[in-house]
Amino acid sequence: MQMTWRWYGINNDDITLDHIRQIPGVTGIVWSLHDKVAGEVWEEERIKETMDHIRSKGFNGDVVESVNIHDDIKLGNENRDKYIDIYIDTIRKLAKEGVKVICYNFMPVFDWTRTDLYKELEDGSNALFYEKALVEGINPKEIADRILEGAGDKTMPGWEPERLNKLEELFEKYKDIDEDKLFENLKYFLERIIPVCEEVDVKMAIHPDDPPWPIFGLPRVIRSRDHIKKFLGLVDSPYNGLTLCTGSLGPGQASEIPSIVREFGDRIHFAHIRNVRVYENGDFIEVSHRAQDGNVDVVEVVKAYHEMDFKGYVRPDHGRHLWGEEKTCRPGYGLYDRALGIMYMWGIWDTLEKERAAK
Ligand SMILES: [Mn+2]
Repeated sequence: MQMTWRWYGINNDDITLDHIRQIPGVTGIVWSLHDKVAGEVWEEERIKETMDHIRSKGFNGDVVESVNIHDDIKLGNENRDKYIDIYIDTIRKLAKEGVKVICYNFMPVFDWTRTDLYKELEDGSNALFYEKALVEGINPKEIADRILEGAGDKTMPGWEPERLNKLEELFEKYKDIDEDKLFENLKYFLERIIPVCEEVDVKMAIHPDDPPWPIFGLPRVIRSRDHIKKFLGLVDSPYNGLTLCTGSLGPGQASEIPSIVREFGDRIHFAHIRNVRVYENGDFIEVSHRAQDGNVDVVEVVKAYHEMDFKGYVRPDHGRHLWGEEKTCRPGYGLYDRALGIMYMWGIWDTLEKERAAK
């Protein structure tokens, strides 16, 4: 596995590449142009500037997370081809600078959703929390306000204020889009972009929906083993692949994740590994990577990747906020717990490597 770290860019992240260099075994930086809203053109100079900076510190910039999909593509309306053309233009420019994998998601309106960005755990740390009954009981605008307020002045991927200002309008547009229609629109998008990806050798890696169930009446199409199977069949190419996120799938089906990894391993280009503790009432909170701390058996997950000799990219996904860092870090993206998570994963991986060598 190639260990990576999600970094928010020059002047947009308190954690610098010099910090990240000190975490053992991290070879790649997962990046994006975070000021770009979905559907905007990415300029070659900006891409090059970021890649040059990443490479100057000894990392690769092989993975971009994310290039977001414009709502008109998800809606399948008359504007979609224009936005797909822009998306293809971005794929080509990224390929030219050496990018290998693009992570994206196909969630309508909302990206990942939580009700509390700083919920305290027993040990005094805090983490992203989801209260199921609350989401079922309040309107989408309140959730958006909560998240934007929690984020303060930081950019939050998937939660662009410009887009969320038009929430009512957006919901109106999605009112006739059900799961089948969303799958159809996804297929249309893939049929146009995957041939380009094959030509320029860039692998697409869709991220599962987070949480893995429909919210606010909006359909969600990447949320279980069966949905993943259907997705991969939409366009049967290795370039149409997955970002397998254990934290997103965890609240729905934590125990099935190792078998999902084994079943779809050859289509997983990017692995997000983290743990989540799921309560009986459906609430969940993000916890440390240690298997015992939550419902995702991270040991089994890493074992599944090791068995298949996984050569793709891995990142620790989210972490708790430790030792007061919630005052400065982006929610879920502190330095300490993600670094601890990496060392946990290396601990498992290196042990398995030694065992294999001794056989
Ligand atoms: Mn993830």
